[in-house]
Amino acid sequence: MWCRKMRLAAGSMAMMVTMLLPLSANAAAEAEHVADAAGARVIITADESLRMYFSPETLTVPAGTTVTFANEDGSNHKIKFADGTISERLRHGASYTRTFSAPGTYAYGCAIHSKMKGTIVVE
Ligand SMILES: [Cu+2]
Repeated sequence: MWCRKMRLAAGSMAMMVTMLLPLSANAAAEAEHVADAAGARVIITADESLRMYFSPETLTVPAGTTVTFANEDGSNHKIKFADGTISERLRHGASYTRTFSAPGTYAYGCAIHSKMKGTIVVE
């Protein structure tokens, strides 16, 4: 049975949740771009207008992290770093991993689709 006190408590709790929601949404969005060593992952995907892109386009990881690049897009992609490191051609469902030992900024793109660009920042 709900008494008046309980209804009031439930009402103010709902208000607190509403106030907290925008904060936790922001925190989740930021956390997405800073991966820990275990879960560093870049997804290759496309939006509704078929623009293919890396998600996230900039990923920050600690030194020593192995990053997995997973092709979830229907097209083939091939990851090529500015330092010359290049992946195999990745079909849908395939992935490529690279371990980043030294701190620095690693620019990369797709060797097939020149508009696709990404950056791994190693701290
Ligand atoms: Cu591509």
